[in-house]
Amino acid sequence: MMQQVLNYIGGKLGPAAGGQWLEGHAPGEGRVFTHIADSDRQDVDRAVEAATQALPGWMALGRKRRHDALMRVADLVERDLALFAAAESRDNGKPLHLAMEVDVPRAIANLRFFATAILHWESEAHLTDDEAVNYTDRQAVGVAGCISPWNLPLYLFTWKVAPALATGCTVVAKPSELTPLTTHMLAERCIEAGFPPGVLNIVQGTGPKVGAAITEHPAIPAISFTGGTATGARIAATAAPMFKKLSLELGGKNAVLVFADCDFEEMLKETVRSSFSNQGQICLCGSRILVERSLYPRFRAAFVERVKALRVGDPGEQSTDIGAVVSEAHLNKVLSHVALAKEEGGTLLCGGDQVRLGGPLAQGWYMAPTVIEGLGPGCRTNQEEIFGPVVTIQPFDTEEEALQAANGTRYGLASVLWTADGRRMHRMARQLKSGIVWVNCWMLRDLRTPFGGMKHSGVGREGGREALRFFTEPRNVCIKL
Ligand code: TXE
Repeated sequence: MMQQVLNYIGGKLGPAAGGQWLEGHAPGEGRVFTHIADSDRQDVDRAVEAATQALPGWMALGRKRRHDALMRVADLVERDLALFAAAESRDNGKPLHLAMEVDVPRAIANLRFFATAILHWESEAHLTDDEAVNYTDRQAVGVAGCISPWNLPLYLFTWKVAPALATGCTVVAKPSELTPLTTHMLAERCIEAGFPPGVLNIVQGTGPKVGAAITEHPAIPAISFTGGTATGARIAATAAPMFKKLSLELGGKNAVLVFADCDFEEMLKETVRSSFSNQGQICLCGSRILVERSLYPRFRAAFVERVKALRVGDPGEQSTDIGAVVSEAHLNKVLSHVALAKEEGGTLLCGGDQVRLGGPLAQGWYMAPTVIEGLGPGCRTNQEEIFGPVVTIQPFDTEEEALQAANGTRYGLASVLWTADGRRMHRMARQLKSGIVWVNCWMLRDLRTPFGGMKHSGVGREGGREALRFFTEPRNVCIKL
């Protein structure tokens, strides 16, 4: 019997109204292991209706009881952490230890962080001399639409849904059809926790059917989306004339800038991680590594040696560094980028190919971690998001040259800077055109900080107060004294 991934609408789990199913694959095995409700507009309509009905009650419940409800769900996910991690690893192909240590703990942290944040959130007041007092009343924006991707499935799903729910919004959410299993499990925990029906609704299915229906729905005034830049542009084109609030977290082509004065060992260890964590499928991964020329030969030799030593293998094994990429189509896309890099004159220092494992994993979608050199900053390989285990390395001579290369793409999500020079840290951090700058670290996260990108990497910021503001509508009340 296949595991079924169902819709969660009005507090109940069920199939799509049209009775259709999608096949869900385990990337590590390259075979179907779930059947996913293939929903359409009717299901979205039902979900919006349930969310609309639940909205006044959820808002009126107040912050403390919304906090309690979210904390109960978080506790149940924590109780079942190992089950969630196993499901996430199987559904996505990521190493189980990564799901155990990063994905699921962070999903729990998202729920707890926003449940608590809302208790401590304050609003502004403005005294207009002796004439008037103004205060800002922030109320939930209404039914929020949340659309999330496949790379960090439960982690990014809860990153959107938790602040929406904490502020008093009710939600119609759609996880990626490639990795929906843990959201089904979350729905089961919501039922067990006695979460009020209709407050969170999860509609399973494809982007063009379910995602588009959420985006177009007139009763959803705010859309929070994480995914590809092209999809983000489509969503914006639909939502803008309807004057919806939009938060778009899109692609990246992040630069890592390595100066010769850095702590070499720390930089090396973290740069391997920022390149290949989650098979390079994190929007924050550094895919263009720029190295000061005097350090370049040493870096090149040591980095390639470390990358060659990474173990591509069974996602379930503790010793595995690199699991499977998310789908066959995505593997082919990443491989086509490697072919393009060769056409553009790049040299493969390691990797470049699909990896065939044995036994039950023989049909899985594995790829060797790949390092390419010999390409300038303007070529397609250094301009287009690959979103797989592929990085380029390039030498630079001056700070200006490094900055120009780092900023010279249409993206602006994150940058990573490695240097021991304090003045350079501040100087460069101010000039890097990205929403996030990490100095001497990578993926060190504080959930209170603004999170998001510039340029084609997105619009708006998530995290902390930014997320609470997004899901609320500020209203100024002016009282004459
Ligand atoms: O993402 P999509 P895809 C990048 C990465 C990747 C590329 C495409 O480069 O190769 O995007 O990936 C839903 N209306 N990132 O095609 O399609 C979809 O069902 C509304 C970066 O898998 O953008 C899923 O739930 N929704 C990224 C979500 O959008 C639609 C993470 C994301 O899928 C829709 C993932 C539509 N018309 C990919 N079409 C990051 N920033 O972390 C699709 N969707």
